[in-house]
Amino acid sequence: MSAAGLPVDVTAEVADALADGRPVVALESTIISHGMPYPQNVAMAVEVEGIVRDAGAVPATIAVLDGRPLVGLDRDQLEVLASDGSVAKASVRDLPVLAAQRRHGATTVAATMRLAALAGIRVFVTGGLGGVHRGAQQSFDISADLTELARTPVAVVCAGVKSILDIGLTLEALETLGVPVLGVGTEEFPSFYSRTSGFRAPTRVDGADEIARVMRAQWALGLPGGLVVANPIPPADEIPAEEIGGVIEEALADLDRLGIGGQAATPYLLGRIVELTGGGSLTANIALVRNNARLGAAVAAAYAERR
Ligand code: PSU
Ligand code: MN
Repeated sequence: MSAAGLPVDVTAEVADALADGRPVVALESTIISHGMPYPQNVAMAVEVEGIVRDAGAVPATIAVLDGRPLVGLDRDQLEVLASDGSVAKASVRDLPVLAAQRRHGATTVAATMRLAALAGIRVFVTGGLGGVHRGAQQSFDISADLTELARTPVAVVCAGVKSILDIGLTLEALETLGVPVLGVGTEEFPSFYSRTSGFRAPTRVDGADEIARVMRAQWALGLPGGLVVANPIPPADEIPAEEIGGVIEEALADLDRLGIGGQAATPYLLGRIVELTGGGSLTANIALVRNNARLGAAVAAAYAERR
């Protein structure tokens, strides 16, 4: 237990901001340990914290180190997550196991949401969400990110979902689970590298104030879950869907051929896409995380303002 009696260790900076009602933005760590190569991953993590700070919010990167859930990390801890090969990918069900075994874990969207909520943080910035995998009709591979969105009250700012997933089924599952999905300044749900996906965003919103109003209304109604804030990649950084589509098909074919599944599927696909694009997808990935960090800080500020 930390001093505050929480099952998570919250840094003094983050705890003070939360106690004062100042804006705080949670950041995940699977994207660092299993989503990008070293050393671009640690550079991205440090830079994104800086963007959140410059926009007037306190960043809280979340991970498990030596079994302890941490909310707010220092530079050395980010370095460990970025470079230590023993860091497990940690979804919600892994948290108790890592705690018991005192191991390191990089938290997925699902686990980060849960730990953020325990600390009292309501806004979380990432790149892409997990969802219903292509072929889930056979494999049953549906990310725990979706079930967590149904039960944990955190707004997840992302660039939509990659078309490594079945985007249509992911949107259907979110509807079933009662999770609001907001397209930011767009009628179309974005697909991470691309501003388009061929699927409509269920709701369009324009700006941080409107997003904060939806958050307040959702939780005032006693709805238990979170929401998806889908923020398209900036036009200048976009890889058009026609261009990335073939790469994703090839990565999926390689995944099948190698027989990789379960927890390893998403990290394999992310790494393979970076290889197949000669690093081009990584540049886009970093650009969209920056863009999400700016929006997330504005949402946290708007939410904190009229609470
Ligand atoms: N999608 C991305 N980048 C990522 C992830 C997903 O475009 O880094 C990571 C997130 O941490 C997400 C996790 O929560 O992968 C989902 O993994 P799985 O599909 O095993 O639930
Ligand atoms: Mn899975």
